[in-house]
Amino acid sequence: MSQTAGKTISLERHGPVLIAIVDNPPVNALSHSVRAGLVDAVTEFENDGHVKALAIFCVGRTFIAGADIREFNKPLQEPRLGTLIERLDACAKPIIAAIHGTALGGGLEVALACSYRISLDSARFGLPEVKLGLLPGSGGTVRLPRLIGVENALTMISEGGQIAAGSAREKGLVDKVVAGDLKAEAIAFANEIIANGGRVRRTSDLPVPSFDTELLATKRSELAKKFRGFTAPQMAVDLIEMMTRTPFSEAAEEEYRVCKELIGSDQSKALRHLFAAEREALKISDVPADVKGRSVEKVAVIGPGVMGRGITITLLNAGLPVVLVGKSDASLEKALGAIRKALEGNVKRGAITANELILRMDLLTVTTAYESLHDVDLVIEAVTEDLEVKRSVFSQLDMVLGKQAIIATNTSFLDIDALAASVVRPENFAGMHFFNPANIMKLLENVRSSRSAPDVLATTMALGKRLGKVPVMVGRSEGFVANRMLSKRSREAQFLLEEGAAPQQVDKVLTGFGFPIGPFALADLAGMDVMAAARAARLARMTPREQRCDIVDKLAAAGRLGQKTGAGYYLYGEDRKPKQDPAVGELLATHRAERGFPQREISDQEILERCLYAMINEGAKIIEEGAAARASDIDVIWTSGFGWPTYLGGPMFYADQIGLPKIKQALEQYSTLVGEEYFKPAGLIEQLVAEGRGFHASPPFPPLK
Ligand code: T1G
Repeated sequence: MSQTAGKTISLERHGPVLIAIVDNPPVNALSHSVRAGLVDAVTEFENDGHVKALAIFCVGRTFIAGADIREFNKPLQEPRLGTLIERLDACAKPIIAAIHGTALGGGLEVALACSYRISLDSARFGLPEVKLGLLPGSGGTVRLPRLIGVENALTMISEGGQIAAGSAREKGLVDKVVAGDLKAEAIAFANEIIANGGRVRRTSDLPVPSFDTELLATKRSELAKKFRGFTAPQMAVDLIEMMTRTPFSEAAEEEYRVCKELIGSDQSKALRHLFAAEREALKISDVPADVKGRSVEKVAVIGPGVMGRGITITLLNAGLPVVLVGKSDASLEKALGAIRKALEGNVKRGAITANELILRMDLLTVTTAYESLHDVDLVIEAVTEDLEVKRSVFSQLDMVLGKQAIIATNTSFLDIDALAASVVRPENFAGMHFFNPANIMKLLENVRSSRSAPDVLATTMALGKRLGKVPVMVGRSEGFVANRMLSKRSREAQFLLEEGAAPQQVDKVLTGFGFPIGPFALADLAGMDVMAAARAARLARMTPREQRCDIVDKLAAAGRLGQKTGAGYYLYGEDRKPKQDPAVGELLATHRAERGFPQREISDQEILERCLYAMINEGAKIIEEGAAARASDIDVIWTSGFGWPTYLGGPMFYADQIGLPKIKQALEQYSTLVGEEYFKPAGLIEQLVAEGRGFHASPPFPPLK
């Protein structure tokens, strides 16, 4: 018999066992109706003398995956999660959590407040609040250490990782791991508990296990490196240190206070913005969600160069059979060797087993013959960035591909419509722009042409997700989104050198902001020859000042190619650490004199604003041109691909935090200083300022072209 105790909670009686069934798709988050329904279920359980044990069970894909993130920006509705947790903990009869999927955050805290935990062998457990700039606020930091030890708990809470059911069993987090019908197993387990006296086990009664206090200092320095700039990980150590020397209820109160404080913090708002933005980016704004992608079971990669190899490895890692096409056996042999070497590196690092390497290599065939591509579902073209070369590849593909096969170009700046015009079926054509190294970089810019079919676009997004990438759909524009905005930051960095800044000053300002590496250290890593070639490719489209700003060419001409020659913008010793080089100072002084730039002191603030605001201004232009569907898509691109610190939410989120009126004013100031063509505020910024809005408080932007 079942009664409905609330919109999302129903009750079932199985003899002496009462089951509270949570049904709150998509992840059974602890929305208000779930919290209220579970409190009512506990009351029902306490008042009914016929039932001796209560099991909390979830339908759908997972056990409770945490507090409902969407409720954080709304007024709190009682009962808060802490009230439910207290009721579970205080109950005089045993309560069992029956776990499948991922018991995360508040969901795991619910389970920790139960007397027993049973799970499927496929279940996973975690306290990922720290990834949202938060920390557990309903007992996680005071119960988990008592169950699995201080060290294990500190790692889970400060890093937000998940552990599997087997490990949870070993650590004492789970009492029983089963396969098959979890609900039936939970009822049997409950009857076993009843038969053994129905003992209540309160985690809150357990002592804090002893631990090596050195651990806290070690963890702090580890976290400072791994999560540079993030607040919550360090506060996790504070909370764990506090709970080891504080009575349970006091520590629980402090934990809740800290969690509430963090919910209001800028870092958490930024990280929660990105959590939603990454999921929003998967939805193509003008393609209905029910448009499914085409089946992709076999892929060809054209071009065995650096990008082609990286893309091939990415596909092999996802278990996809790949045909790698090259112009010569020699180039294919070289590529095979490089791919094998990269996978061997993964085996050495323990990322994959030796057997998995063999399986992956078995998925790969190489050929110079296009004829063998008749049965591939999708081709990724990764040949040289030359329109004619690409066109000749496409004409060979058109002769052999099946009618439903998709051609995806990896071009990084050629016009997608010009490329689409050279294939027989432009509706089957799109861009999949990977970033070097393609098997490492998470970001994937999927590029739509004006003729790409909706299901082709959906296919590129689904494939991107399947490859473990962060796919974002972008529209036509030179350099799409990431590189187009990066080119503005690079331009300003070069101009600042011309006007008096030193490479180390610019790099320090940008790494101090939170980028992992500054533009000049990055150039030395990439190689000045590569930078000079990229500059040459874009020279014709540069402004006169950009064309004359040839510092890169000067360094390359002097053989200062960066790390690979021991000198670029910096000097490098054995340790490959960048050191200031007076010769570069002289080269810059000469350049400034030649170009007529008087040397001037430049403030860090000016450096930061010119580099960041030039990017933000370009982002606004990208949106108004329809080359990005959402401001939040640009945030996802820059935080998942180009090192914008996630705790600052991305360039457009950051601009909203600074305030567009301030941004506009600075852009006008730099228009005067540097030139209208570089800093004239985008029309969208003018419009949003006039309307008193921000990028994210705006209605949807025009659909992608
Ligand atoms: N609240 C609300 N919605 C959520 C959600 C949540 N916690 N988690 C996921 N969703 C939505 C998500 O937006 C998407 O919606 C859909 O579910 C599928 O998600 C007090 C304070 C559970 C591993 O941090 O890690 O508890 O786009 O695409 O890849 O101490 O979602 O379909 O409309 O990610 O299968 C702690 C966050 C919260 C877990 C599933 N919990 N979620 O991954 O699907 S804070 C978390 C995830 C807290 C307490 C503290 C993942 C997942 P839509 P998805 P997935």
